[in-house]
Amino acid sequence: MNAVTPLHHTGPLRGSRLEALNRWVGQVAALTRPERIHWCDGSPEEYEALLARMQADGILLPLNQRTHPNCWLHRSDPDDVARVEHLTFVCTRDRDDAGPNNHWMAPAEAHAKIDALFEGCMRGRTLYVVPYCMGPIDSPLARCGVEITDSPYVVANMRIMTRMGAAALARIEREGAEAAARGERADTFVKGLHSLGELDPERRFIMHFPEELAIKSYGSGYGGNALLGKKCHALRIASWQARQEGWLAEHMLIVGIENPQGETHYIAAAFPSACGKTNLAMLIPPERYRAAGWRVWTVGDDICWMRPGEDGRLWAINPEAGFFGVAPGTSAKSNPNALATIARDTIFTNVAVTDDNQPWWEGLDDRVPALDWQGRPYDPDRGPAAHPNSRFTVSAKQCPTYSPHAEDPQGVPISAIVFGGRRASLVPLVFEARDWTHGVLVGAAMASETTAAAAGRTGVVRRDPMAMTPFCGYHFGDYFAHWLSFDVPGAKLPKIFHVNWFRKGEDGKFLWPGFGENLRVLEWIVERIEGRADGVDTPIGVLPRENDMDLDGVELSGEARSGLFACVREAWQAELAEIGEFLDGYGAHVPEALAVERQRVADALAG
Ligand code: GTP
Ligand code: SPV
Ligand code: MN
Repeated sequence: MNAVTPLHHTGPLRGSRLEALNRWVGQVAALTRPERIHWCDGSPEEYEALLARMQADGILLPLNQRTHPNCWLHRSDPDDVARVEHLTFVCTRDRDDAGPNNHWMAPAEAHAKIDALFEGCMRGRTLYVVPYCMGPIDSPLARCGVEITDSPYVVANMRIMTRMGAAALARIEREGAEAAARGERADTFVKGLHSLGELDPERRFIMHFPEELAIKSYGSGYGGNALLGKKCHALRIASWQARQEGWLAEHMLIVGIENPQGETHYIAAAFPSACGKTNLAMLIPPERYRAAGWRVWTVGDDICWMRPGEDGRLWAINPEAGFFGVAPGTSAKSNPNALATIARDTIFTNVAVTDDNQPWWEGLDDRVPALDWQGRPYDPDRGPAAHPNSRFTVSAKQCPTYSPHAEDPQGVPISAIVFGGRRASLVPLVFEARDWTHGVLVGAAMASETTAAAAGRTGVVRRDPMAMTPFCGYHFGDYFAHWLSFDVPGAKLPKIFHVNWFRKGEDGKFLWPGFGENLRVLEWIVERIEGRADGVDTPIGVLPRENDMDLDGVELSGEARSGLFACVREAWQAELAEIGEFLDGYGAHVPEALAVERQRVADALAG
């Protein structure tokens, strides 16, 4: 590790050539009173030292190094295991800018409230300055930030999840100097301040100040609450910037589908948390498809930034450099690719362990774990051994199917956008929107059962437009208008689809096999783009009939065959009425074109 920079409360702190950054670090240090300040350079030596220190402090436990080289286990506080949407705020001057989809607080009040918590909170701790870049370091689409944190676990995760360290700092300094030369503010980077605090849920807030490009997070060390580059920056702040600058920051995976002719189509798909993004991004084709020459390339598994290129198409980058993926359900059968990715150099959080200290979770295999996620002897009466939101953090570079184009500075061109959620009933396997406006309605009308990724009840169906309910940094009505604004003359927009892998039968079991078999649906999507696949026009969009898709080798019950490929008018009429009520909740911000489109679909269903 670097020689730690001693803290001088008087005089400037050395660390960066960018005075605006030094000044902010100095202000934070004066507020939080850390014992030491460490500027992260992102080097392997620094990472090794950080791991060693965390091991010494018991923050990280080594896993079986023979089966899992350089893999570690972190057990979070049992009251700190998921995102906390009820404690997440968007603090804009005008409440109406945050919209009914966000909790809101006036910026001055929010700063006062959270700064009171930050006061002196780093006494005896090290303050880490973490410069990072979201997106390939040389990409014009990438954006930088600096996270200040007192959690070494957060630093280690940020090093895996972002381009963290000296190169990011150099870009921040260059952009700052360029802005200053134009007579603008030199602090162009997003400022994220994070402290574990006391890990007390009663003293926890995740606050966003999009007008100041600032984030303040206190009292949680978990995932999206604490790794500020991820949901806080790359979605909530970035969506705000994207609206101002004419691009999109979305909760989407990016995957390349290569057909036997060697042509690759890139698909961006928005599914809510724990609804299948990582799995789809890492899909392994069924055997027959593999033999025929189909290949799947992983670009990103959670976040997608895209903007129109000169050719009119949308070009996308994955702003992240790693995966913070859901462990439960990951197995050699469901996602062998993920298992290969996490075989080494991985941080596991809140998983169980076997008697020989290997990481374990429900769905992995039929071994019985020795210790549960809290380190207690496993007792099935206490619930699952691994926490349902237990996760792995791993570099994307370790993924065997990581796309050779994943780091292209200009991004990849998107051929299709796919929306989807967990819907046990009503929603068919796949349908295609008739045009962009209809597609935006389909996205805005998304709904899904809640999952363990956020604190609160699970399995409750809620509206989740574009899978962005917890992540859109501004008013949903304005967001829908922003989406519609991409439909301009000369635009070559992707086709929009909706999928549902989670339809259930009477027995409560999934009707569709999912995982690798989802490629059959992607094949239909790709062939629709190329104008080679058929479907049937219905009021909700174009649906494949069974024989429009390759279902060879898939066993489907009669119930599945009738459920997965049908639009049931009466049930959809009720759905459209509910969608109407939902949109009404966003009042005059909802673009007229979207309301008209909803009425058109409702009329078609009635007619
Ligand atoms: P976040 O990281 O929270 O954004 O989640 P995600 O959208 O990446 O979800 P992920 O791919 O991690 O999947 C979440 C859970 O859904 C896991 O337990 C998976 O095993 C399960 N899952 C994923 N794809 C499918 C599918 O096609 N069918 C079924 N039945 N389950 C799936
Ligand atoms: C999600 O909840 O969508 C995640 C996990 O990807 S977290 O980083 O905790 O937000
Ligand atoms: Mn996610």
